[in-house]
Amino acid sequence: MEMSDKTLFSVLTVVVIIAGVGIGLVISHPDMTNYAPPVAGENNGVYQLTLVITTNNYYNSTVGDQPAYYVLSNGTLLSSGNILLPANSLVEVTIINYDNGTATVPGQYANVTGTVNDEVTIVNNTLINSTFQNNGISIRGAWTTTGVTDSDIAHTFTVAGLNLNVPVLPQSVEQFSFHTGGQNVYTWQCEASCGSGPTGWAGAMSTVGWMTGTITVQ
Ligand SMILES: [Cu+2]
Repeated sequence: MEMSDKTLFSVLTVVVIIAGVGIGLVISHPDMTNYAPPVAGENNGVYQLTLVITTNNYYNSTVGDQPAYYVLSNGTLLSSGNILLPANSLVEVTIINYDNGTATVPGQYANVTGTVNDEVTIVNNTLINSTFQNNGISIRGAWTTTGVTDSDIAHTFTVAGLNLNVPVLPQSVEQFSFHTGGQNVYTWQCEASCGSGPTGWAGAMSTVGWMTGTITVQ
């Protein structure tokens, strides 16, 4: 073998090794675009789901910004378009809502249904519990309730198939638990008309990953 052939062989060998390492990395990380599927039985059968609602999400040039739900996973906001939950588990949900506005909602959605004890615990509701218009903010603290005033709702987290409904107050942190049951696919929907258009049901309200999506119980 001449010197130039040896050099070419060496270069090809290095290329093959590098490509092999690259392919190995891809195969060992087959699904880096989604969060890890939940495992039932972790944490004594309790699964933690944290949802975050933000308002300054660019929708398009006509509508502008719209509110959206996200799944908070390992410190990262991920799409709420398909929320994965473990079957036959108790899910402890925390909703962190940064939206300070209210939206029109049919009165029935002011009631909490489908959660443990039909209750939600609400923390830091700066609009309802504050006196900021007069003397500065005075937060009352956490309170547990089975319903709220329908004129003070920013969004809801509603899963009709599970009879689950939780009204979300402006600028609040809310916590509740519910049981997932067996494997199934449900639709979740915000029922407070927080989207665009004449009825508020366009834009975010009718777009998967914004104010609606699926829940896959697996
Ligand atoms: Cu909403």
